[in-house]
Amino acid sequence: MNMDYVWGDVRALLPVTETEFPLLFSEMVEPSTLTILELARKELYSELESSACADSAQVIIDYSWEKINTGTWRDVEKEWRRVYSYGCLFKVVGMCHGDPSQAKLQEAIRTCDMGLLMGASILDNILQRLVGVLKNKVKQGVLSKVDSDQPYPKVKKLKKNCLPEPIINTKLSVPRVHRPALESFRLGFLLPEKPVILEGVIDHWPALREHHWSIDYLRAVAGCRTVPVELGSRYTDEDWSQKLLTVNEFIDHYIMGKGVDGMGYLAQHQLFDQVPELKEDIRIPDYCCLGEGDDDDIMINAWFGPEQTVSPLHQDPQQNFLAQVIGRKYIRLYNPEETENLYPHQSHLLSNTSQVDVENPDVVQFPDFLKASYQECVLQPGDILFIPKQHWHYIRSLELSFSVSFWWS
Ligand SMILES: O=C(O)CCC(=O)C(=O)O
Repeated sequence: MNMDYVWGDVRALLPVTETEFPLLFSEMVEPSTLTILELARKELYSELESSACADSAQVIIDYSWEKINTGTWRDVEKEWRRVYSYGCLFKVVGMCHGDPSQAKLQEAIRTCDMGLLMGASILDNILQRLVGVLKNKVKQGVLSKVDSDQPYPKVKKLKKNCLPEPIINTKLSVPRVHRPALESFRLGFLLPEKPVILEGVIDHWPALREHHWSIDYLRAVAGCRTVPVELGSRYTDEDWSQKLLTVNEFIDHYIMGKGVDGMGYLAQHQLFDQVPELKEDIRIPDYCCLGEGDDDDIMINAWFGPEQTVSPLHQDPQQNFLAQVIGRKYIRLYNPEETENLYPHQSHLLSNTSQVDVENPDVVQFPDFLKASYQECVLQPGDILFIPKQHWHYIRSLELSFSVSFWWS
């Protein structure tokens, strides 16, 4: 591989001259920080010093990292997230100068991802465009041949302490409708806020057809990307935590089960903003047009994990279409009117989450839970479940699973 080509392609994404490279921040960013940013920019445009900008970049990254990790995330100033992104950009450009090794290229992609996950968009989303260039320079592992009947041959099987397959009570099951017209969905389910499974709506998604989301495909498209993974059985547990891993590491350890006992879940992550190739494999359901916002207001999340991931009973403020691409999930739904019987946590942070373990309730501590009426279903690949806003939902994957949720209003 001609590595000058890496540098040439990276350089081509930057403004042509130093004077065309903007560094505009509000007064919140002190002059000393601005001085280092300007130094990094100068080094970047100096033929002899462009690799040195990685060192100045590290100072910027370390300093802004402190700022964005102080206090709660929602209160973090966007300006500091922008500074962090510039730090990542300078570091990546510095690393790509000369003859970067494969390890350096991987590190550069990881740095871009850190900027994308923790920073804010800069220079017309340059970090995303840089990943697009760098990904093509990284040698992918040789893909094993996929047997079309068995695309997940070696996935981890949990034997111990597994909950059994649920037996769905047909009287309680969520109704199924095949591709209803917009108006009948609106009148029959959206307005009365009734859950329903929509069949035949996502059959045309490339994710279910020509780009079938096998493990090998996900590795090829997103394997080198860094994503947040939830560690622990459920987010309400004391020992629950989050870790940044590449998709390949996540698959190796938590899907294939190499050397790790615990549970890992790539949950509620806006993977499709991070990996546009995957976004091309899905479509926003037409029914979202019945909402008030436009497509950009819809929050799309990925939920990828092994069998037995559990999302504890909780409610969300927006309408949800939960589309099932791979594997099956057991789902319980409770109307918001049942809230009192569901014992939400007292703390503000978890007040949208029930204290009850749905499939193994402590009826001494939570006696009224048994009074709450519910609906249930097993969501199959190709199904979309409409979860009306504020409806409580509990979800357990029955096998390796990939779902996509669309939150809309
Ligand atoms: O699939 C899951 O585990 C949880 C999905 C969920 O809670 C949601 O889409 O709001």
